[in-house]
Formats: sequence, structure tokens, C-alpha cells
Amino acid sequence: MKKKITLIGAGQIGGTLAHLIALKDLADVVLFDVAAGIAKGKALDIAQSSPVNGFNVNLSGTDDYEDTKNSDVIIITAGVPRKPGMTRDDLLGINLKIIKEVAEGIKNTSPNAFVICITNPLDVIVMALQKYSSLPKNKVIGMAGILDSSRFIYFLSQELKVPVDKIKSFVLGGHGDSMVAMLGSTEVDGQKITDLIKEGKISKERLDQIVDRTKKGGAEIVKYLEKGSAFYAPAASGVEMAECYLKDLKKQLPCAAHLDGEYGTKDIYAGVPVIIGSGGVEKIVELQLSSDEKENFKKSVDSVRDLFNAAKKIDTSL
Ligand code: TXD
Repeated sequence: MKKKITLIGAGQIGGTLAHLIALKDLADVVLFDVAAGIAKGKALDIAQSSPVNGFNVNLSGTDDYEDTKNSDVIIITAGVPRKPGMTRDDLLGINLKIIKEVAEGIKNTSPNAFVICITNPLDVIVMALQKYSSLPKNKVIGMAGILDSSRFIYFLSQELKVPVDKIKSFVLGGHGDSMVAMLGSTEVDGQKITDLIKEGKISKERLDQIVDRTKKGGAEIVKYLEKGSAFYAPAASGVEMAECYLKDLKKQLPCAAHLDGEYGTKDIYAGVPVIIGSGGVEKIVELQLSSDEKENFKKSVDSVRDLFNAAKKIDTSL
């Protein structure tokens, strides 16, 4: 029996999610959007490519939550993306309203789903989603760290002319300018990045520029596209999380998870390494952070908390 993935939001990321899931033959796909035609059109278009790519999943589009019931995984991109010059935080007001509506739509129709939120401002929106839906905290997670880490690894691979699969690193904390690249755990071909600095293979200044480019990775693409924001890499990142859950892969992935004391932080969502398996977020991995990393992580979490306080001013029910 094929698993069922519902995509709430059939826009740039939602459509790409649907295509990637189909190409991987991962699950049947229900594309949901208030613009039902977009959902139906993209579902039909991707389905019509199945003879070419040889996948065998059902795809459908709808604007009726009844059609999404009993989903195994729900990936949420419903919301508006940034325009040039906007910060992710500028999306708070409108996307908070949308996520409340989505939470109402899914909480009774798919109470056992693993829910992956992508909508920005990510950390606050996923926290609001969990509160509005009252779904279990270990089954509501945010996608950002995989994308940010992937951007960082890509930039490093370009700089050092090393294949991406030879680089290990991750970016934690909030999905914003305060995100933290974990340099202490960054390895290139098994060598610590700090040793490469000592050997003069890369300067600390250049590394800091790459970290900065990662933080602004989304804005760089928004500038190029002018209308809309990144969607290929975000969709690839979301599918990795869904696949890890459905196949019980128990990979360690950087994701926005609910913290309840881990990293000295309580009752907030932020990007940390988690183990994703069939139980959802099965474990939060507590790494040894350097004092710098600890300080920067705390600053990042504080900025998430500040934005959540702004959200509570918008909706006092949070
Ligand atoms: O790393 C990350 N988490 C970020 C997230 C990476 C890139 C983009 N990020 C955010 O994802 C972005 O800032 C947006 O908040 C979301 C979705 O971005 P996308 O580029 O897919 O936006 P689109 O193309 O505008 O698609 C959004 C769809 C669109 O088709 C709307 O009709 C639909 O959302 N929409 C809704 N669907 C269901 N229910 C409601 N209420 C609704 N409102 C809008």
C-alpha cells in the first residue's frame, strides 16, 4: 500500500516537492491549495510524465481538506514568499494567519501525520503550527537547517574545489541572519576546517564571507528571481525529511525541532541536529559546542523567541 503525502501549498516549492516525490516513487501525492486549479493542474502535469520517468504514484489536486485525510506525511508551504528587500520576518503577519487555517484543516483529518513545515519565518511559523494544531511536538518539525547546511557545503566545495560529498558540516539555530554555521564540526575530506585555516588552505576572513553568504543565501536568490524565492533546494531538503520518516532511516539531520531543555533551551523551536525515523523526531542530538558556538546559538534562539513574542502580539491565543 503506497504511503500518502499531502502538500499544503502547490506553488513553487509545493510543485517541486510533488515532482521529486513522484520521481522517487516515494508516495502518492495530494496537492492542496486554495488556488485549486494550480493544485489540479500541477498534479495532472506531473502524472502525465509517469510514462517517461517510469514512476507509479497517484497524484491529485484539491482545495478540500477531506481529500487530504489520513496522510502519512504533510509538507506545508502555504504562504507568501519574500519580495526583494523583504526579510523572512516581514512575512510573519500574513503567514501566521495562513498557518492557523492550515492547522485547523489538518489536525482532525490527519492526526497521525508527520508534519514538515517550510513556510517562513520558519521557526516561529512551525511553533505556531504546533500550538494551533496541538499535534505531538515530535511529529511537527521545520525544514531550514538542511537547506542552510546544503548552501554552506556547496559554497565551501566551490571555494576549496572539493566534491560536496567530501564535506561534512551543518548550520543550526534560527533560519535567519543569526543562523550558526558549526565550524567546530566542519570537516573537509576528514580534515577539520580549523586545520585547513592553520595550513593556509583557506583564510578565516574568506570562511567568514562564506558563512555570511550562507546566511543571505535566500536573499541572493530572491534578488535574481525578483518574483518568488528559492524552491529547488528547499524542496529537495523537505523530501529528504519525508523520506527519512517514511523509510525509518534514522538519519541525523539539522531541522527546526521543539526544544524542551536541550541546549539549555526550553519551549521554543530552533534548528538542531535530530534523528528522524518512523517515530518522527526520535532524538535531539546534543553536540559539544565551543563557547563561541554556544553564544551564537543562544543569540539565534533569542531572535526566534523575540519574533515569537511578536507573533503572540498579533494573535494572543498563541
Ligand atoms: O528554508 C525555508 N524554510 C524557506 C521557506 C525556503 C524557501 C522559501 N520559504 C518559504 O516557503 C517562503 O518564504 C514561503 O513562505 C513558502 C512557500 O514558498 P513558495 O515559493 O512555494 O511560495 P508560492 O509559490 O507563492 O506558493 C505558496 C502557495 C500558493 O500557491 C498559494 O496559493 C498557497 O501557497 N496558499 C495556500 N494554500 C493553502 N491554504 C492557504 N490558506 C493558502 N494561502 C496561500
